[in-house]
Amino acid sequence: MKLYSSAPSPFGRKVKITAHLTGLFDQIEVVNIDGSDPQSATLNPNPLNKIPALELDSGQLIVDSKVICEYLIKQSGRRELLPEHLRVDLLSRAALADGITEAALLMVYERRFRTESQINTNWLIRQNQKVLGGLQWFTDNLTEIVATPTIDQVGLAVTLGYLDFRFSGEWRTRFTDLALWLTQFQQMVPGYQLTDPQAHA
Ligand SMILES: N[C@@H](CCC(=O)N[C@@H](CS)C(=O)NCC(=O)O)C(=O)O
Repeated sequence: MKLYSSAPSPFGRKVKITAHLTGLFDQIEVVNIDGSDPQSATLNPNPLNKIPALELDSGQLIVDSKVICEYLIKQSGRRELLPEHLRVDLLSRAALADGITEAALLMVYERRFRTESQINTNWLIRQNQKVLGGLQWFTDNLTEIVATPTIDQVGLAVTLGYLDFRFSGEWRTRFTDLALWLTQFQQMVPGYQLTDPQAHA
């Protein structure tokens, strides 16, 4: 199967870490997509031109990181990443982590795709509030990593990694419990280091 992604993509990173955790990474060919290169973007089979996208050997296309992660978990039988009895709770937590990442991504895009005079400060503030609100929620509802992380924990780690990558880790001074939690995640999950965007940029 082919995974269309890029080293800086937080959603792509979530899929890659899940692939490592499920033992399926070796079965995946990663096709790097450079969003700023129109030629490279034509390789992406996702009609929305978003990454990550997974193409199975049968040609079937699977899009959206949470759907791809769930597919990998099912294929590998590693149900402990998303135990059935915790499914709604963990998917909801994972959606909150994704929401923080999306807000942070919108802030990056606001600066990337608009000229200096077009940048809307109120929009940036609105997205930043989502980031801070989400980080506070996870601080108040943090779960311990036991043996294997769950899918929401992978999502949270990737979110924090993205804030490190694009926002110089400014969150760390205010959310010290999350910083400690991330250190623990990093030590327990080798796939986190292996997919570090700063090491592969
Ligand atoms: N909900 C999607 C979000 C994917 C997404 O926004 N990916 C970004 C890169 S990290 C992207 O492709 N952006 C390009 C665009 O939106 O045109 C997922 O979880 O896969």
